[in-house]
Amino acid sequence: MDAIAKDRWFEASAVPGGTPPLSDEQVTHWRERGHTFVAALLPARLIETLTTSVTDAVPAAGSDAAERVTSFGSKLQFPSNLAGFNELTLHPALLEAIAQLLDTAVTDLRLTQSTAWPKYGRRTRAGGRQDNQDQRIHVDYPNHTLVHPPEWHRPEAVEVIVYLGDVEHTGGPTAVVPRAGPDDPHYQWPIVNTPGVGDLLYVNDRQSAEAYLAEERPGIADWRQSLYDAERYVRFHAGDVLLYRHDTWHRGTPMKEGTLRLAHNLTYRRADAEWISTLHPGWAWSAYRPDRFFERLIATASLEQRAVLGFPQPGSRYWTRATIAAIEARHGPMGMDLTPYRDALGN
Ligand SMILES: O=C(O)CCC(=O)C(=O)O
Ligand SMILES: [Fe+2]
Repeated sequence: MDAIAKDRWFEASAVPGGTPPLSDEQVTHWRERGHTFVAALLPARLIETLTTSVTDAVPAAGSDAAERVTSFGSKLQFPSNLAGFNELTLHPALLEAIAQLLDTAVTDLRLTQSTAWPKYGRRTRAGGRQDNQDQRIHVDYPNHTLVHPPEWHRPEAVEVIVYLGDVEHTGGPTAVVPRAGPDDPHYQWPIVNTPGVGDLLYVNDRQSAEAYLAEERPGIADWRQSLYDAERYVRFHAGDVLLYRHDTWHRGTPMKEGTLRLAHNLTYRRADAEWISTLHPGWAWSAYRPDRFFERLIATASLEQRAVLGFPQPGSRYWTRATIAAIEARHGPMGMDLTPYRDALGN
């Protein structure tokens, strides 16, 4: 990390404060350059709460168990009874920011990923070809959607990394290739020159991936070198949020040995983009957990938060007098107020 030239870093810009949260510049940056990196979007207290609960739930930095955490993601996924987890996932400011980027209403968003991801600066590259320390440059769409992202000007999803720590401590800045404009050679269609697309095998580790491509498709390997040359690095601090897209070139870079880098990865799609997969078991699968946290979450969430989970909105064809009574019987004991659904029905 120390070898990265000064002018290849970029800093988070603070949100102006107010509603909607992002400035026009921040929105335009995302729409044109494929990412925007913001500070002060989420309350510091929430970030601290989540950082503590996730740190307590994962192997300690430098431990033997940490040496074995070599691949993508984790089992810490939405919905979760870890303090701060669901609050972050459904935080109104975050949802409003996503709605701004997709130029739609919060009720038109759907959650498809929310994972807390511990990454360790390890002594070894025990993950071999799939090791996550020094990732190959990639776009995220292949394991998120059944299709190819649509044309650049009609994005359907926002990808989010919320950093739960400081890059000075852990290293491992995310690298991003900013899109220079419509003629940028890195962003010409189709975006397929990456392991895991078509007949190319999925390989995560940079060195292994580029060696594999140099063997199989030397032309692609050469071209990809220019992606690495163009990458820029996020100088992240706790609570900073990187908003990017399914068709943005990026990757995770090596961390300082013996450290733990925590990040929270999220994805939201437009409600009508059904071809974008939800990466976790269905939300209702948690309803039988003995602490009832999910039942309580649904019952006490706002109408907008419920919409993001796919709960029928007031006015949906789902609602009749009979279904309102049934939902009151199911969720009323946990505190759900059915008035808005009843009012929308007009009786
Ligand atoms: O860990 C990072 O900085 C990037 C991770 C990444 O590429 C991803 O979540 O898809
Ligand atoms: Fe990625």
